[in-house]
Amino acid sequence: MSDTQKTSPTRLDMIVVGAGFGGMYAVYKFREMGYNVLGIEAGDNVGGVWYWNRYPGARCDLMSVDYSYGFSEEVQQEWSWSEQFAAQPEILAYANFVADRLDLRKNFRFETRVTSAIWDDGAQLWRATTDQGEVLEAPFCIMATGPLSVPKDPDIPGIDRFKGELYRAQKWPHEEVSFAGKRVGIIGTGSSGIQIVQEVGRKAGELFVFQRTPSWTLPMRNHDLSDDYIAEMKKHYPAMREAMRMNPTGGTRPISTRPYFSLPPSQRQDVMEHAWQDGGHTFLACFSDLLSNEEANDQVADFVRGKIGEIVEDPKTAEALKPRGYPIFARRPCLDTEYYETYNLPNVHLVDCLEHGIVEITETGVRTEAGETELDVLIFATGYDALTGALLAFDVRGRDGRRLKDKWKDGPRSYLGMLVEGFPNMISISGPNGPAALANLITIAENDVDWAAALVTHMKEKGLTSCEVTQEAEDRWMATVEAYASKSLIRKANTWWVGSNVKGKPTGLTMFVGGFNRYREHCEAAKTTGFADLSFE
Ligand code: N01
Repeated sequence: MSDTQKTSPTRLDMIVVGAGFGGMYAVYKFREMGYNVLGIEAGDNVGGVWYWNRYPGARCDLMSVDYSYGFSEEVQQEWSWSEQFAAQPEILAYANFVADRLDLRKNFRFETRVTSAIWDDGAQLWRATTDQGEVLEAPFCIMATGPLSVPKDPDIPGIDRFKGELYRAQKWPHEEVSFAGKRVGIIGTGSSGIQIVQEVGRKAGELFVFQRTPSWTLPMRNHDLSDDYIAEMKKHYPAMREAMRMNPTGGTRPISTRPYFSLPPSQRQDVMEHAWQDGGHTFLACFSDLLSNEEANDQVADFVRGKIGEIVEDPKTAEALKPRGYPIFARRPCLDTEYYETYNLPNVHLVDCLEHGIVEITETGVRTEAGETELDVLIFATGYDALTGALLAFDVRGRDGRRLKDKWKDGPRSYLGMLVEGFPNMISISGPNGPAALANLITIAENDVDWAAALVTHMKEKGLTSCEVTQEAEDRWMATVEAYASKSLIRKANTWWVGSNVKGKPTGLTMFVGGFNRYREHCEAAKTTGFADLSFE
């Protein structure tokens, strides 16, 4: 026991782990239902991924009016977004606005990490310890740990040797970083890397982009939102939120029901050209079968490769930037603002690591098979141990001391992404095996928290102390997840979506790719059967 460890546990009704958008809503919901709830958060304030990801150019590529809470009419009426796609400072300001408006911080303990959460079957409660030496006890533990919250460094020797400035996209310093006149290198060209490149390329003395796998990125075409638009939106928020719940992406943008080959070739070109000019995810949504029909996917990929060739002036650079060998959108599609144009700047250099791989990081830079690039600044935008990383980062033990990391040694298994067999009264928000990452995370979080609240209410009304999904129901959900996954082209790329970005991690497409609307229908069906897939005590 550490010096600071308190001897008597703090008794609660709910422990919520995380102060991102999922954790904030969970704390609010259960508090308003009259429960004694405490949220635990490692950062010193709310915001989750938007608290940590302060890198230059960080911006959400879901529309701001979509990527915001719908549960509170006051919040959505009082808050106004300034841009169609909000930048990180505005999203963080929004999270703080919500925390102020709903007085949430009093129910959180910040700068505190949960180090273990262990189910006590005799006492019918979770016992969590924190790195501050505190013990918390509560019948329910809500895991709002986020699908993208455990940063991953690249597996390259020599990281500790680098003597220049080293930054990580996922844990960016709060102070401003100056790039002027410096030789800057960046490793990673996923959503984070692309946003950093387009921003830092215009500021640095020289920028060297170490690209292994090129990503697909589409023009964002961001713009300010007019007062008239905001006023109109506020009148229609309730209907809009309802439409979002019926949408496969949990957003407002309609998804076409038209298969690619249902149109003659010239019309397909027109549709794609229009979507490219329109910007945002319109392009992804303009045909219904881009993730199931390989031939359609190939032709759409060719269209985008053509655009890259038109924008990037140097033919060798253009060729290296064109993704090949995996389907378009099988990697998280990015939205950019003049990303490809950045490579036309004389100070921006693409280092093609497929041609010459990175060998090591040295004291002074990055050495590839072609030689060393000296750098003043090195940035890692190398992603996350996603989906399961945060839940497995601490010691979670369920019934009979069973460890979550043992249960998930071959990959995550759960029911609706929320409940895990053998782990009573533990509810994940936006957990693995749900639609996290493929749909609007705030819409998912609201759905999951509301579902958890309905479950807790059901138990209270029936005088039940614990719930656990049956093995049979968990297996059935995983078979449903697999049935959708087996038809999706998403499984054909090596990405964090399938776990292949982390050495030793079990791989496979374990997310629910059937769309948020269908996921929600499954959640609703589980409720209307009186939670028949669960056993109760
Ligand atoms: O991470 P990533 P991210 N040598 O895993 C490269 C969300 N997000 O932080 O593919 C060389 O996508 C790796 O290369 P490769 C969004 O859901 C949203 O960018 O392994 N390169 C890849 O290029 C997104 O999908 C927003 O060959 C190495 C990159 O690092 C998710 O977060 C903004 C390497 C990692 O890309 C994660 O995005 C930001 C090595 N040894 C993030 N190791 C918006 O809303 C890794 N890489 C806009």
